[in-house]
Amino acid sequence: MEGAQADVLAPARPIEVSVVMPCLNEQGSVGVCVRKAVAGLAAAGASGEVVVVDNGSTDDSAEVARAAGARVVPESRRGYGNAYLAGFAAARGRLIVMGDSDDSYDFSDLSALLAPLRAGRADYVLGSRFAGSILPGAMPWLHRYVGNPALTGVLNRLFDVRSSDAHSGMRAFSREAYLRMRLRCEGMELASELVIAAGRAELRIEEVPITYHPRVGDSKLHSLRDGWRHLRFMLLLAPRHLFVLPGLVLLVLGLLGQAVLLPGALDLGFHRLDLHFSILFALMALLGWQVVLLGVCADVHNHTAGWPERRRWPLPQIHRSFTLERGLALGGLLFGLGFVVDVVVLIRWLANDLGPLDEMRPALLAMTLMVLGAQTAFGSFFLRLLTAGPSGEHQRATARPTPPPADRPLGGGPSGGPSDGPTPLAGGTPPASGALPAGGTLPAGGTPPARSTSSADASALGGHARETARSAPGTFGF
Ligand SMILES: Nc1nc2c(ncn2[C@@H]2O[C@H](COP(=O)(O)OP(=O)(O)O)[C@@H](O)[C@H]2O)c(=O)[nH]1
Ligand SMILES: [Mg+2]
Repeated sequence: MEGAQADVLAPARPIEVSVVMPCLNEQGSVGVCVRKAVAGLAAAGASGEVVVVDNGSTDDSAEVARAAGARVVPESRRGYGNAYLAGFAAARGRLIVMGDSDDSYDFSDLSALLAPLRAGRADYVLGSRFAGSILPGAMPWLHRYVGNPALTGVLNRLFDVRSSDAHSGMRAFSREAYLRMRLRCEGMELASELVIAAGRAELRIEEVPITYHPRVGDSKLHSLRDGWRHLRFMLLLAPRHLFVLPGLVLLVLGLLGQAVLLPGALDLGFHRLDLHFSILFALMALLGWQVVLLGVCADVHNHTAGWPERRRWPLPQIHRSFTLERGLALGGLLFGLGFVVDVVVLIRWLANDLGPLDEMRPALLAMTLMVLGAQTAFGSFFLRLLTAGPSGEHQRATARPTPPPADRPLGGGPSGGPSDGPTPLAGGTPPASGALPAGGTLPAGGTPPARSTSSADASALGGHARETARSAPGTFGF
């Protein structure tokens, strides 16, 4: 290492920028990428380092990267996310730049990416290929016109962000922003998680256009498998969209439809809505409420596991007003109403000397109400288990004062919001947060439990099967 390169990589000043690259068998390109990054740091006037995370390469990637001037960090756990998490944890710079080691991103031009961070305007900068240019052969047609736009659209819609290229591999953010994002995805989903977490942490985000080049060597991406993994990840983190809103629509339509058809068939001119539609509406109401209840439980689970959704109607409202007793009262009321309707049917039948019975519509309504009531009552027990535990121990545990780590005040502010202090990088103990008031009522807002980034729960990724690390009981945090 000579001259300018030595100044950049072994600076007398503190390290300003760490360029982090994951690498799995990229011996044909990683050397070029490291050299370009060194040149890019020098051109941007930044003291810096290049960290290449060798993700178990079986070729000469590590030697090539080292020879080009990179610090090579080994990460034996496979996966794009694992590689990046190891690289971020090893990075020493105040700012972090991330990008593939396949020469598809131009590291020799870092100034534009760093400018918003350096100016203090942004915490997180996305290099957007769709706002910039995609060179011929850089992105397959399917990814360019179907996969990327569709997944970016879904992500923007579900998580209320505005990203033009949610799966771009080139981004830059401050160390503080990285700590606030509490990343944990082990695989490709990390690209989605970065966008979601940046939004959740209320980071100031800017996009700069970049050029996407054809990669050197074989892509590690499997279009369908990885596309589905992104979609699955997003859906699991958005119980409001996956369960609650569709469930509410079904429930309301089902109840309205049944109410309209209760007095008798409805003639629409071209068709008479009769008993079959009553059955359909009953099915919709039952299915809808079942799905809503699952969504409420899924949302509680996600908070407990440290994957909070940004608070949006109607979940905070439901959580705020829930207590087991209220749930049982509502369930009992619905069940009772249905029972009364059935009793009326029985009385009419008896009055008719047990003659021919033609009370399908009220009987269907009774069934709907009774099942809704029973679902509500049993669902309330389950929700109480999730939120408070059988004897309220979750609430007591969260109410017990836990000394906060020196650098992280205990929560109370908005989830992952700007008021959050830094979180331990790796191996940190999840602190209890956001004490629950007595009675099982769940406040909306508050701070989710901090999670170890190295032993991530990764439940939204099927990580329960892989990981044993769980948040301690009582770390329920809204
Ligand atoms: N897909 C994948 N990429 C990895 C892994 N470990 C490291 N990488 C690196 O992550 C970057 C992204 O992978 P790539 O095949 O370029 O995916 P694409 O850019 O989405 O087509 C490359 O630099 C890979 O070498 C891994 O386990 N899976
Ligand atoms: Mg790539």
